[in-house]
Amino acid sequence: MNQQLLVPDIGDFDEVEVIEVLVKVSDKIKKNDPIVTLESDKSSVEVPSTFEGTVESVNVKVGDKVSKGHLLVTLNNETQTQEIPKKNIEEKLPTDTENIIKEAEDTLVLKKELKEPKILSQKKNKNEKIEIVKNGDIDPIETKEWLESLSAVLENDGKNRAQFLIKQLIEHSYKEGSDLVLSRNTPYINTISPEEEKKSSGDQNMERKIRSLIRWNSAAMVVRANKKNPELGGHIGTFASAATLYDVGMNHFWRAKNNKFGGDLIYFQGHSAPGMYARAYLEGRITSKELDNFRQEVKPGGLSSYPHPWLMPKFWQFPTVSMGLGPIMSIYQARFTKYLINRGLLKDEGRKIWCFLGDGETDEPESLGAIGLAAREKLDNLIFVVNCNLQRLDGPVRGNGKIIQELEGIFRGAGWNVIKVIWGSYWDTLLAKDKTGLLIKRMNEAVDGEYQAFKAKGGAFVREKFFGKYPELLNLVSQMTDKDIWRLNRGGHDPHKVYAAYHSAMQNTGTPTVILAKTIKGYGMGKSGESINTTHQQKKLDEKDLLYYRDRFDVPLTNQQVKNIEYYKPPDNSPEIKYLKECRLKLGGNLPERSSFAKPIKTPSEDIFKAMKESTGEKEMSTTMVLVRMLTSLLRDKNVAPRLVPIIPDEARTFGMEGFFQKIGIYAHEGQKYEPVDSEQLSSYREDIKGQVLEEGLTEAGAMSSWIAAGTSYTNHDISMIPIYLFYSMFGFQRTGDFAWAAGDNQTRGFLIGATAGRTTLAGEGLQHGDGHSHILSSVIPNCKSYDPTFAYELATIFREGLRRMHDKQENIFYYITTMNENYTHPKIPKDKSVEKGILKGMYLFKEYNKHKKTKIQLLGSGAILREMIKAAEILQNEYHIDSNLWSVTSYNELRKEAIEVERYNLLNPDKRPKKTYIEECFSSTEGPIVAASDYIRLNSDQIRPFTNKSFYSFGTDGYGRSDTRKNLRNFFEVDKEHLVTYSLSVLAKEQLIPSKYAKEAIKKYKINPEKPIPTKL
Ligand SMILES: Cc1ncc(C[n+]2csc(CCOP(=O)(O)OP(=O)(O)O)c2C)c(N)n1
Ligand SMILES: [Mg+2]
Repeated sequence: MNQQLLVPDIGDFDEVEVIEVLVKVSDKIKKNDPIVTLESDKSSVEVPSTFEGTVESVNVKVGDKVSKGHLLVTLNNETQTQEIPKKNIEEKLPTDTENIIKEAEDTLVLKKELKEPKILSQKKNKNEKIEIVKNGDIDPIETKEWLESLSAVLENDGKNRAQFLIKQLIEHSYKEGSDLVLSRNTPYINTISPEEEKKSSGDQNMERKIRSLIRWNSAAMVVRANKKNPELGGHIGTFASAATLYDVGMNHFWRAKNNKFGGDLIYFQGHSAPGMYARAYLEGRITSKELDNFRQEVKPGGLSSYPHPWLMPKFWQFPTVSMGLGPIMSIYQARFTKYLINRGLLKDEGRKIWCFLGDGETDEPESLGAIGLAAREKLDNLIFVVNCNLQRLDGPVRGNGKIIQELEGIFRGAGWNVIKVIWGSYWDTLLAKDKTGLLIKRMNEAVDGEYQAFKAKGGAFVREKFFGKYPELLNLVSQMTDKDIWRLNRGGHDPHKVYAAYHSAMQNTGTPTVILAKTIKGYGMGKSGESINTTHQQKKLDEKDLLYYRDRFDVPLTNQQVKNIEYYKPPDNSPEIKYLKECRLKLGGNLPERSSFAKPIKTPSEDIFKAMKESTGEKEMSTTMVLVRMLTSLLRDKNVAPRLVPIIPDEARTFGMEGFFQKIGIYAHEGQKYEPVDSEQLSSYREDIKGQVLEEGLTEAGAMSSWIAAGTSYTNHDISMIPIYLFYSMFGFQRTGDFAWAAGDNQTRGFLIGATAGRTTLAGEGLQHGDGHSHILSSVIPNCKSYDPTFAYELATIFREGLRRMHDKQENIFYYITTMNENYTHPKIPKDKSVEKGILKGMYLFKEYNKHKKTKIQLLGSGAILREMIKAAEILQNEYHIDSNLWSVTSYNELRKEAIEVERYNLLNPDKRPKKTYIEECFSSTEGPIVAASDYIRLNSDQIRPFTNKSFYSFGTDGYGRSDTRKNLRNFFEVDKEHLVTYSLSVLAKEQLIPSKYAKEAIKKYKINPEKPIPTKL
């Protein structure tokens, strides 16, 4: 039976061009195989077959214009007719109904719960404990009755039922007119009650000893470095507050990468790095000599100040010290891990991503900015640990409030599982004795500024100021000495509490977890730095402080050894070292450790790029369209296709990428639960659990974090991925420059595409959109290669080389390429073999104008402005008899980088024959001054000025951008062909190669106003 394949609904387009025919007569094709590629003036999209069969006739050819309903091919289908079945959208119940059912089901579970022995029912009759305080309660008797009822429910039916009833009450009161909302906060006590704590099987004494040594060595390392030279800096107080949090993880939870397991990924808080070095020292991975080189990284063997994979590529995995980047990057790392699993590229081994951050760090918008995504996407592989030492650099984080409560509300509101670890075990007995609820009340009342002082000022102070507020509480601690009171510890310093929290976090499913651990900044530093406002910057401890520190943690060093600030490492066969190593052995190996076993991705064949190197004839297209076309072709390369990760922050339609929605799908962890409004169309919005596109929504920070996660997948997951992140070029480096810097440090491999780039190509968008400097910003990142191509063949050459270098040769570089949205025709790649080499090095001779052989000028054009320069060269030749060499400069950044390297070599080798820079090679046998122009500020082309040995004049788009037509903008910024001709004539006059009258005439002819202020002042 014959089947006709027609052009489906392609949206608002009519008369769309066929740019590729992908089948021929007698081809056997399957359903969904692409038949043709269509291209509108903005985007290209493949049309898939809706049947299976053999091609009988092809009814279109390249260049045809088609609309909906046009016959494309006829198929012979012997077996069956297969209309695309309407998408099978699961019938979904309204969310509310679903929730009600779920809740009902939850209460049913209680029946099961009843059969199981419940911890709660083991407790004594709770009713005895309830004694109502009159404060603020208008009817204590009524309150007591309600509480007793609740206790009975807890006793008989368990906590889920109790919670259900509370929720019902709140909803009911809301329906009845009360607008008080459910509080997101729980009392200021631990989330996990002592009865529910999972006990560690570890040897607590041994672990304390090890922790003390790590504490000591980490502080000693900082103090020694600063004794050597106070310039070096470092931090003691932060790790001192976090030691237990790290130790419990290292001893019991964090699994390393090895040949059997992918490894947990830990984002260490940046300035707690000394603690990680100190542990690695005990493990024998770092020597004492290396410890002595802390923060002295110039000579090999130094330890980097903070986690920097660039400086310690076998050790650190994640750069975290720029506050806020670690948290958001870890969220997207967790998300990307699930993406790889859902796409079938990675085994689900239950790996976890842990991120440590400071409470002060949560002020950064990046820290909390993506927590909604983590909950929405059910990232139960993610665990945040916020070290709530109540202080940041200058002082308290929330002196007048409570950071833990604030964060609890925020995270719980976003849908996270929140575990508060506030009080250590010494408080358990007090809390159990507190029949009136007054202790919790007091805990709730005290603000962080007070809590900080309590730990700075000793036991007597705490008795008076904390317990002393209520006589009942004073009574509660009457049997305790001041020392006992002082010993009442905080949750984050109690290994039992931390263990229980980590264990609970590991068991949690369906939501990410945040552990809010209360600690003391500078724990153990005594008067010199415990819980005082200057703790953060304390990097020197005098002899007295050190002796105190030794005694506090029972470090087995003599007074003399303390005086010498010696490290302490027990022998390898000591119980401590054996224990430490065994713990890690059980968990699979060392942490942190960076490695990669990813296989290279074979560079796709030249054929894929062939079409881009041909002339487009009459057809006009933008370089953004060329890129999208190229990606469409790459999706046919079996090696590259599955590894491509297109990342877009809500701009796919701007860049003509909506064709990808159907073709490769948008990643959605729950698939698609609705029929999209545009389901009839070819580019319909298709979400899929196996989707390949990361549609980020409006978050450049999130998109960059995804790009980094994908671009470092070769090390974190041992599978190379090729992330391509497209954005408005203005919202790239300018918006997320710090991420780009961290990406370089992290050795991210991938493409950043600054689309709609330039200051005069994005007409109409104006000052905040017109980018004139992203190439300057990208130039400062040492391992970033940036290019500003004009023509399709330039872009194709650069892109293929990027794939080759990053993904085949596995070089630690990344690419920034600008593409434009201006449509024009593209020529065929010039025949000269050196062109491709030149494109990659940064410039090549595009055309030589040599008709008159009298006066010559060197014209350099880039990106959007190359075409203006071509027109200028023609005018100069035809109207003014001036010859020129016309150079296409694809990268001033690359030219400069090479030139400074060569110049340096020559200066350091004065007796050797000087090497030539590539710029010199290009210009050495040319005549005339240089006129260079780009769509970027002059600084861009000025970069090569010192290396040309010629008179050099730059033109560019300095100043604020603005909205207008392209023509008017180029005129305003003086980079249109008229200005370029005029400036060239003026330059030649200044160089005394022609009389000045020509320039004067041109000024008049082109109505250029010499009085107009420079655009930087407008
Ligand atoms: C973006 C950024 N801004 C400023 C700093 C400097 N800085 C380093 S640590 C710190 C205070 C951090 O306080 P907190 O997050 O509470 O960590 P703690 O040391 O208390 O654990 C500051 C301001 C930085 N590293 N990054
Ligand atoms: Mg802090």
